[in-house]
Amino acid sequence: AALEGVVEYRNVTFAYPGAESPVLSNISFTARPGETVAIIGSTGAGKTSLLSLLPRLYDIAEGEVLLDGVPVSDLDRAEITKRVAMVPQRPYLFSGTIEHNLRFGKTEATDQELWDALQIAQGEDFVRAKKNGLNARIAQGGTNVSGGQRQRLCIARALVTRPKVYLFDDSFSALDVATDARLRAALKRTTADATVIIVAQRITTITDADQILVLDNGRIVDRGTHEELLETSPTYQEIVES
Ligand code: TTP
Ligand code: MG
Repeated sequence: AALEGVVEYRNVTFAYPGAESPVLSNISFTARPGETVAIIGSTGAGKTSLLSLLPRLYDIAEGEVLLDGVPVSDLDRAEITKRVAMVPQRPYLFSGTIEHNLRFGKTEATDQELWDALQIAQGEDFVRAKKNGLNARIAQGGTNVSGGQRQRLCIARALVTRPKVYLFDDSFSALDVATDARLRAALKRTTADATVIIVAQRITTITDADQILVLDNGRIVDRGTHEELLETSPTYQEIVES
């Protein structure tokens, strides 16, 4: 059980169906339970594509994506979603209540579990402020909540499923700096035993990651901790200074 949530990408090369050239080339890294791996790189570098291969949104042509030593191509989607939760870059909400939205991945969750997830995701206050609380309605497309509220509801939805692996795709960008910091401190406690892979724009979001992968044009060009990369990676320095 101690090993649950080990993610390994082994020499992964991936092209979208019908595309001529790959968007990811020779990607290798390992993320273990208790670790945070961060991925940074400019727009179009392939960060979202990289994450999407673990929940098997696409099958790869070359290499292997392994979850606890098993290629995800040998696992069915239901098995993967039990262990892996992805908060997508464009978080989506359904028309229905907040409760429906939070229970989407795990229908048997208790109300207390929903509130606990909201508290960690810094969404408790705005849900409590709504007249109907968890029963407040979300309009189609989530148009009656702000971008930051939508992100927090989607983070809470992921927390409710209690996954072994969390994938956050730029999930903190719509939050102000103070909320981002509070949310990540709360997340850190909750996900202490989980594997966390996080794509971020804001450098402060990832400075304490165990490993940072610098992605450029579909390749990992540098890797290390924040301190190591400041010393060794011109690409990373450019991102920090931008
Ligand atoms: P992404 O993986 O979306 O790049 P990114 O996540 O690093 O960029 P951003 O910071 O803006 O979120 O895209 C990499 C390349 O793959 C890009 O050329 C667009 C292409 N692509 C597709 O062809 N189909 C897709 O569904 C996606 C997501 C990307
Ligand atoms: Mg992206």
